[in-house]
Amino acid sequence: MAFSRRNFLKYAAISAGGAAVADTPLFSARARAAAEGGTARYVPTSCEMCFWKCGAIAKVEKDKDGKDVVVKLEGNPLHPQSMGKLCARGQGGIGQLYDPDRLKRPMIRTGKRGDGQYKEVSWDEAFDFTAKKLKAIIAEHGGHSVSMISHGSPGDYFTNLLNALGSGNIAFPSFAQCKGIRDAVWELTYGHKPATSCERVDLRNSKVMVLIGTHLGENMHNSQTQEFAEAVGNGCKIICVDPRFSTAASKSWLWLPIKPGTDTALLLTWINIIISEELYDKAYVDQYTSGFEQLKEAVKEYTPEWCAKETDLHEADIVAAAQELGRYAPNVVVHPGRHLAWYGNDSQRVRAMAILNALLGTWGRPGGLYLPPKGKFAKFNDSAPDYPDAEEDPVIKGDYPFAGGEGLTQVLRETIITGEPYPVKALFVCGSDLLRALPAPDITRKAIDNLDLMVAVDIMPSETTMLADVILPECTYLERHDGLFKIETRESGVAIRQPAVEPMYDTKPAWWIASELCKKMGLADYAVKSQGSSDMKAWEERMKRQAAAWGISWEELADKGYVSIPGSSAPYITADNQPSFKTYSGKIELYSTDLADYHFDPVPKYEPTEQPGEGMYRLIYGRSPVHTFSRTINSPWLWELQKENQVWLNKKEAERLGLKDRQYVRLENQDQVKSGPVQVKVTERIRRDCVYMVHGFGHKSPSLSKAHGSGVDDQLLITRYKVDPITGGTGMRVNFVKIIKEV
Ligand code: MGD
Ligand code: SF4
Repeated sequence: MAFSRRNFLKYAAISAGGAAVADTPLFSARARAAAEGGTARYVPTSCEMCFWKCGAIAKVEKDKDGKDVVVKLEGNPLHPQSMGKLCARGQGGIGQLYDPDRLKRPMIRTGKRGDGQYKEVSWDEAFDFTAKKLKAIIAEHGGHSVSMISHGSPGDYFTNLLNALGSGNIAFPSFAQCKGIRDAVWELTYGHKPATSCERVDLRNSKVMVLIGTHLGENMHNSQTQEFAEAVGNGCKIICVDPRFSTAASKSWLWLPIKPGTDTALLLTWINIIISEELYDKAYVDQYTSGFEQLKEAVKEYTPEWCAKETDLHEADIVAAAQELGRYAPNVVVHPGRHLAWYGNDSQRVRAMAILNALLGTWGRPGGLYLPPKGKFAKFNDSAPDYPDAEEDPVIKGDYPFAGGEGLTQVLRETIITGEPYPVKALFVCGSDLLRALPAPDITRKAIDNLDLMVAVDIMPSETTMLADVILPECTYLERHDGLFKIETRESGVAIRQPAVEPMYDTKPAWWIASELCKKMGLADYAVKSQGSSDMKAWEERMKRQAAAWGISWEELADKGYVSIPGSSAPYITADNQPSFKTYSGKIELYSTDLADYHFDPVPKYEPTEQPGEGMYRLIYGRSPVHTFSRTINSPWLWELQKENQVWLNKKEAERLGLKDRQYVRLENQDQVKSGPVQVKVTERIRRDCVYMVHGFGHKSPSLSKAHGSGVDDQLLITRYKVDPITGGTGMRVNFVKIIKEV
């Protein structure tokens, strides 16, 4: 049945909660099933096809053998991150659930690492094998010799295990390869991140929006893309800074095809124009910022004329963009972005973006960045031990003072290879395809070869998974409970993940796998304890206790999928709702005292980046709206939508090289690493000095029957990276390729 407002009202009339506010969309799984009167049931849950974690509703029917089958996924209208819709990947979740290539049973490696020889074993055998190895490694090298690289929910449960073993040695690709730079820099500048899991951008109310390398619409984050569409419909002026005419650029008022690597020059020039033409929000700057005079002095040198030469943009466009921002301030936003690890000096670029927002007074203003919701969730921790202080661990800390305690993948990788400052001999890889996620995959492979034990917790036999000594197959998100999710958008709320169907094959939820391994390691105190029913129900029981601790009705949550916290919404600054900035000065720091203390530039400076040599193009990469990194390429429905990636090349360059649209070529990088064959997309939508491709393709695991050999792996060509000295983020757009015609 179509999901319409009329239907919601019908369910509402039947459900006990039918007397809700007229304009609030209503959803009740029970009421909907009852209204239809058939055999279908509806299970509200949370999508995991990417990390936006939209509220999804699974429609479940019986097949001819009486088995439950998920037949449809829809967006939950109550959940602010889905707003009643799912993106293509979200709807494609069914394809992942029923993908015949899924991992089915625990396996132990029998052949050489990488030759694909495994034997299927029982869970008990897999745990015995893992526990025996772990005990030997810990006896020789200590608890911190066990490490983990984690992406997504499974790692949360293994954090508990690692802590119990005495290790905090956990690294995240989502930090050094993605948004770590943003979060660290905004904390330095505002004392807050600009996002919890979703960016707090008030897009639907923006009058002018600047997107710097944020390719909304291709980079598909559901509610954000919906709000972007609303903003376009409302006449918002979009200024899109991108060397490529992206989907967002096609909706823009002004497209600025910037020379890659020069964005900081543009941002500092905008700051200079906004200050010198007095376009900034004076009252806001006086009240909420510190360091204005130092900033003003430092940016004087960045003139529009200089900027035009440096960035290869028109001077008039540079000025017009700054003036338009000033005209509509504070109802404007410079989007803080997400994947920001580009050139190795990224912190200062991101600082310039944060400062520009401050000058325009966007933090806490309609159309800018809305404030975090009010109130805090009660602390709940009835099964996990306290974490060791990660920031004290030399591997986690690295040499990057503002990396925080997140754990840098490349530092952990180096430690595994060198054994310094201490040996790391065991690695859990939870939900991460390391060979595709980290730059310089040959170094990743070398690190893996140095391990005494690699354990993969995954749902698919990726190339990385198939290097592990033990493979522990997790069930998919449609077959499991996961932690209750705190959702912080314009309001606070709680969302649930609950199984739509029983786990297929011999797969298990990650909480159970980690918990059983705790028991095998003699650490039963750290396992999730059942307080009444069976071990398999222990997590659900814990979720119920957590809901109670947060004052939420479990029944309502399980029925609706999302419950909001009344009174938590206070998105804008008012006389009674003042922002607090947790910085040294208690204000937004235009001049950063923390950076000055560590002898970094307290006000951003422009540093030119290396440009491509003769016959070479800078390799830039991005996202496909129907795929998430490398994780969805094999998913049957999504693979049908996009089977391979292409390399975008400017039309004039194609003519110069004698290349035709869709002709296959190879790319060769500065270190003579060659790609497989890839189609050229000949287009005027990209500058002449760079080529572009979508990340995540080119899988080499023969066990992925669809993804195997489809398209080209950009990471293979990313043999070099430059590390941001402030946060440890790995800039990956520092590689250059030439095009080879013969295939
Ligand atoms: P994914 O590709 O999402 O993350 O890279 P990764 O950390 O590798 O997921 C990889 C694995 O997760 C797959 O093996 C998949 O089967 C498994 N998986 C999927 N669902 C589940 C599940 O429910 N449970 C378990 N246990 N496993 C699951 C992402 C990383 O890559 C990030 S965050 C960013 S921002 C960077 N992006 C990026 C880029 O754009 N370009 C280049 N060149 N490199 C990049 N590296 C980074
Ligand atoms: Fe799922 Fe799409 Fe939402 Fe990501 S944005 S959680 S893939 S529906």
